Amino acid sequence: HGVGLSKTLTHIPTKVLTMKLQLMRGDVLTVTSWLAPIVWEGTFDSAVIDGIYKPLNVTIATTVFAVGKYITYLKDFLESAEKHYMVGYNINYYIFTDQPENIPAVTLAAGRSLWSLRVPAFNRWQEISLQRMSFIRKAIEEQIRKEASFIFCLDVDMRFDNHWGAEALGNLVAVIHPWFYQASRDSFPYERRPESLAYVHADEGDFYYGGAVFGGLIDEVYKLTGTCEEHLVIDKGKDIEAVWQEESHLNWYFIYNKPTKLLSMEYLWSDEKVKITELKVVRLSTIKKNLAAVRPN
Ligand code: UD2
Repeated sequence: HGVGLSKTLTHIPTKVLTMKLQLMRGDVLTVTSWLAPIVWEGTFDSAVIDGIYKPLNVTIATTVFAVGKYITYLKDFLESAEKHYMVGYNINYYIFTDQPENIPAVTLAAGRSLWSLRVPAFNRWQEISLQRMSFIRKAIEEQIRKEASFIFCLDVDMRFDNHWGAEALGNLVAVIHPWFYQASRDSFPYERRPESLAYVHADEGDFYYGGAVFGGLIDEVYKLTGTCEEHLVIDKGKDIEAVWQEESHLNWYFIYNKPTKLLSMEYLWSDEKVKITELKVVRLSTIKKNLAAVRPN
């Protein structure tokens, strides 16, 4: 075997070997303890990734909630997505809103379309986060599963700044929350009250994930949203709301159903954070918002 391998290596042109060696990062964690890749600039080659996914002609569902005043974020979200998000892929945007008439007219590239799904106007901002899982689960059941093979569920108060592409596709995909990248497990804001189904014991937890980006194969996300919905309903019946609403339940879910791919903070940054050296490119960033002005209360 050893001989065979060295023979193979000597037959790979030096240029290719150099290119392979460059696809590494020594300064950041690029794989988890359960061997899921963590995607950073310098760990993938877009040409190779596109060579895999483009021929499959996949459609990627993308859900966004734009309820109440958050509808004002939709234009920049969509326009920047058309520039940077899964460019060259079929995208179905599903906009969940209480005001479909106010969805901005944004020119979409070929193969990309937009659907609006009506949701009620909620009184409490927390209610939107709490209900998202249930609306996404229902939409997958009724429509999305017939129309797409992958799905990403995104917040709307965000702007794409750079390539955010097919390297993010995977069976079950989570994003590391930018505010807790360097934090230790004991400072992760998991739900700590045992009465909640989002409860995480002090000895558990790998990363703290953001609720603003999750995705994967439709069936995987169907399971995820269904389980989180069930847990949210049971908690509601006990009159307990997890500390970070559905994000807490999502974090619980990812402990027992490990994501197969993790996205680094490049895929969910925040305009309010000071950049760190490990961050070579910002692909998607949460924009600074005046919470008092945009939330229902
Ligand atoms: C964090 C999470 C968010 C969610 C929330 C839980 C990040 C960056 N964000 O965000 O994903 O888990 O905590 O509470 O990890 N929305 C409306 N109308 C509203 C309020 C919210 O449409 O009046 C939608 C909208 O798509 C928004 C999302 O809900 O992007 C999350 O709400 P947020 O951005 O106000 O929550 P935030 O910043 O606390």
